[in-house]
Amino acid sequence: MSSYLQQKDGVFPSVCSLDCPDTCGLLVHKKDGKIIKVAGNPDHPVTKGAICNKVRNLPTRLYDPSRLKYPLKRTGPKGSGEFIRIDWDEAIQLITDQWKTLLAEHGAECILPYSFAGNMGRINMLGAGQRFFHRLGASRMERTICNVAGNTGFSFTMGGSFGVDPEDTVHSKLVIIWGCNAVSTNMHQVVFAEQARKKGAQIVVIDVHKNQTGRWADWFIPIMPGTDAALALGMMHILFAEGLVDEGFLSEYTVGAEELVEHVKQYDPESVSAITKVPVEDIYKLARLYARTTPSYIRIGNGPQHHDNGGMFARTLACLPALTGQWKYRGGGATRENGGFSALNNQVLTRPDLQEKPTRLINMNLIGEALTELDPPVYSLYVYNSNPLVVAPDGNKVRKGFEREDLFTVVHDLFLTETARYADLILPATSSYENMDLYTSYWHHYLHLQHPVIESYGESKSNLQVFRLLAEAMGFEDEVLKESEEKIITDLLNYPENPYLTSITLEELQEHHFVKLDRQARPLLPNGFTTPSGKIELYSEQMKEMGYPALPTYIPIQEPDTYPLLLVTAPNHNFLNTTFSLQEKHVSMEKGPYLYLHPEDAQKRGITHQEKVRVYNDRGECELVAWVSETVLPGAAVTQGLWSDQAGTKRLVNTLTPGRLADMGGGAVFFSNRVEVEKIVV
Ligand SMILES: Nc1nc2c(c(=O)[nH]1)N[C@H]1C(S)=C(S)[C@@H](COP(=O)(O)OP(=O)(O)OC[C@H]3O[C@@H](n4cnc5c(=O)[nH]c(N)nc54)[C@H](O)[C@@H]3O)O[C@H]1N2
Ligand SMILES: Nc1nc2c(c(=O)[nH]1)N[C@H]1C(S)=C(S)[C@@H](COP(=O)(O)OP(=O)(O)OC[C@H]3O[C@@H](n4cnc5c(=O)[nH]c(N)nc54)[C@H](O)[C@@H]3O)O[C@H]1N2
Ligand code: SF4
Ligand SMILES: [Mo]
Repeated sequence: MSSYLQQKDGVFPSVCSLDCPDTCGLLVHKKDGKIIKVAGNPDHPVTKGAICNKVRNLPTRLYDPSRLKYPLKRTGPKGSGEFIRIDWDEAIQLITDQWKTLLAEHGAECILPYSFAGNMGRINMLGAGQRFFHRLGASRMERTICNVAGNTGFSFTMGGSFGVDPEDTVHSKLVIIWGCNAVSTNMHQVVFAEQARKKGAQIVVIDVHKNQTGRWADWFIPIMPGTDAALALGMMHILFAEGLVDEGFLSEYTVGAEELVEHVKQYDPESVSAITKVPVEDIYKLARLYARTTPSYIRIGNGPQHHDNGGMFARTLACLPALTGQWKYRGGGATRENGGFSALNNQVLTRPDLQEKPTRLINMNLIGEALTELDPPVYSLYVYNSNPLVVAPDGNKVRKGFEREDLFTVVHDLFLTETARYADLILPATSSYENMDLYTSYWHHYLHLQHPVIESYGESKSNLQVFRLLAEAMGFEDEVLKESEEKIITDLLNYPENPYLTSITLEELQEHHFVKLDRQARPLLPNGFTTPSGKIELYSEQMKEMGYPALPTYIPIQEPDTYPLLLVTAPNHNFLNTTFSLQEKHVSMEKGPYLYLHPEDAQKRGITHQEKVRVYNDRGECELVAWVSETVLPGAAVTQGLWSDQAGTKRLVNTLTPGRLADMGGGAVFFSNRVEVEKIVV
């Protein structure tokens, strides 16, 4: 529908492309061919015209004078930010010449793509690159930085990322937001919970930090980082001990209730309180409130699964609603993510069959190690949709890797990010408003089609366009590497294996812009669970076979206690990961970065409120401003946001975080991180 491009003025339906569960329907206002305003689409059934401040200020990002306009080639040392302009022909030639040489000398596996979710469009996030790199025979990257531990854990219990329809949560009578900073990261869940609250629902927030979400709750429960599974098991202990479980539901829809009753006896409230620092009486109060309120809904956040035990946390929490039979009620149950409902025909997108043989798989959370220690080495890195120098754990090791003179690095982005500064070649990327793509949400149940609204900025190109050019220059004749967006989207939607998707077509999306999945095509009850047993698995034979405890279990985090404080480096309100961290407007809206510290811990170290502090461990250090308050428990500390370090500051929090992997799925363990703090004496 190129007509959007031909109309220089007007208001056009669109969708937010950012890595946020809400996937808002947008209305983009255009004047003289430029976007002058971004607003919510009031017709969207979930997001209903409301959008966050970040995206309301999107035009300042799209037309930021520092946005990249043309390809650049490095002239100074890596990291110096010294580049000269080149044209696209030269850029593509340089990349493919280098790759052809590397292919001949070392084989294609010395090339590694690194990408994540800067743009959530199915084509530009997943397809465009993966099909190309499969054809090239490059090493493959495991996409593990975000949610994999939690989703794997939840799936052991529930069979997949299948939770409550968020629109149904207006009917909930108890909403537990568990390790989710929803006011900042899932604002429409807050809107639904508010509607439920008006009808009498209570809102409980369980978090390590009393941030804006905790302040909004009716009851805020502070907890020590990485101990949530113990709290959930303590609740189960009370539910069974006091006969508050739904026996009928347990016998009909679950396996393992008998084993679980015995197993949770060890998690008595006193022991659980010692682990979690949640008072014994609060554990009782929470368990009884949970037992007596129907329907109850648990929004399981991403935070607690960024720990060593993150998979087991989600696996454990997923068991709770079954104990009181919540899945029977509209608005009852839990949601980790809902991506299972919107599964697409990903094989036609990513085309693993284009590989001659399966190539080596490199976990993106180990990128520092991969670049500095892997044998045979990685000699070329192609980064798109991501900013690893800031977002990846064990940041100093990552930087060491990027500094390697024998590493040929290409970065495709809209801005000169920290990562781009280490590139040999930089390619300018279009924004999602310049492309056609298909969007699914990992929370609500709508699919969206994005049409290009504005012309490409400067000489920028989309991921798909760049991979087409690279394929051509590499001499790859495969038709699949030349496919149009329309063709790819049509194929993606053609996926009879997903019953929730069957009726949705490109034509329908073109007409309506967003279309709801058919949730009733296979309801979870009575037999929609996709676990091996077809039931909710409180006991999991599959886990046992894989070497995990078969029953939900609390396993303490692995970080040695060399340093005394557990530091959670969570996202902030006005950035989206590092997106917006280079926009003056967003930086000025976001105060900080602060280090939230309990008064006891501050006093011990002679630190006063708003004093500059140095946060350190063996991996790295950071300079932040102390915010002394009881918003965190003694022994815990929190900082928010993945800030830029380009102004010579020292605030890359990932220089501190561990490069270990979580218990499940190879997930990242950003928050199982111990540090010490001292005041900076000037
Ligand atoms: N404004 C904004 N929105 C975003 C993002 C952003 O950067 N900024 N990022 C997007 C992305 S990629 C994602 S994955 C989601 C993440 O959004 P969320 O699901 O909200 O996850 P986090 O913000 O990582 O962490 C949520 C909360 O978990 C708490 N927490 C940390 N450790 C623990 C723990 O052990 N136990 C408990 N109970 N709480 C803990 C943190 O204090 C935080 O308040 O948000 C998306 N939306
Ligand atoms: N300490 C700590 N670290 C974390 C987290 C945390 O909570 N704490 N959160 C983690 C999580 S949950 C996640 S998901 C990751 C996120 O990590 P990333 O996915 O790397 O997130 P962003 O920093 O937003 O980087 C996205 C980049 O993609 C670029 N981009 C946007 N659209 C396009 C496009 O169409 N094409 C190309 N080529 N580029 C584009 C943007 O300009 C931006 O520079 O960070 C993780 N890191
Ligand atoms: S970042 Fe999230 S809340 Fe903001 S507009 Fe995009 S989808 Fe909506
Ligand atoms: Mo994420």
